[in-house]
Amino acid sequence: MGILNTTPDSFSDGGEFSGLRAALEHAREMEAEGAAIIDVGGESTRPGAAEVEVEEELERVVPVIREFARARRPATMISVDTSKPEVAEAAVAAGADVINDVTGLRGDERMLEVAAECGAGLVVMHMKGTPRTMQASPEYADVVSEVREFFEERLESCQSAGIDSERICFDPGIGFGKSLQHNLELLRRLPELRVGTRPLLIGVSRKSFIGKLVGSDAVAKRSWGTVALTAYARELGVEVHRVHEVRPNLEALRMAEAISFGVAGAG
Ligand code: HH2
Repeated sequence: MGILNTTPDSFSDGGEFSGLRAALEHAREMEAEGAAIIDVGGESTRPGAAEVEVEEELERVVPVIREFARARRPATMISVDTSKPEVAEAAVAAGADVINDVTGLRGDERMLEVAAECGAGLVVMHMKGTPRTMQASPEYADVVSEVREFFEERLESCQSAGIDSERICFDPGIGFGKSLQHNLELLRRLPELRVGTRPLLIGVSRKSFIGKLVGSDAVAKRSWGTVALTAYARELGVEVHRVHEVRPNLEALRMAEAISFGVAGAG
């Protein structure tokens, strides 16, 4: 899953892709590099980020989704990174296949209804608190159990709302109300997070805990750490990897997959 932030203030690429042309070009570039899904977001969720009005978010994401939906390869999917039901609904009408909601469809009660009606795929992510508050000393008795219980509860709520579980993918929300230790514990115990046969998605790309581990605040210094974690998470079975840099992370996936599953026709 290649990240396309149409925001002026995202933590690693804010402003770079906020015009329609630049956004489309970047989407096509990630698709050409092998992204299976392009994740279009119009609101930054970095710690302390300002909230964006519905109209503004619609203007940022809908034209990009509409244009890219026309030009994409048939197999490429589009997801919309939003927690607003109005944006999700308009994005799906414009061609998005998946709603990626960092609030796990809890941010607005209408989201479950929209998700049930529109038939899109869903990414249900765990977050403790809100982007404004989430990094203020988050605490858990056991972060893995708490995230897993959250997934199970959301699965039930989705099913009660008439959503087929086959449409759902779960994401532990790395960096969303988690300390460095919490992030590492979640990564170490990824297989425990799996609910039934539902896929797992993970977003580690360029996140600040990588900076802490490599000893640098520079976002540009987080690429190799990201690639290492992508290979590691693939080895632990994670199916979807949300990344800024598609090619190196796809290569990491291919390496891990070659070891785990073998290579057809290899001598
Ligand atoms: N992380 C970010 C945004 N959306 N969605 C899912 N499912 N999982 C994630 O880990 C995730 C996400 C934050 O990263 P980014 O989009 O690069 O930054 P920003 O929120 O500042 O736009």
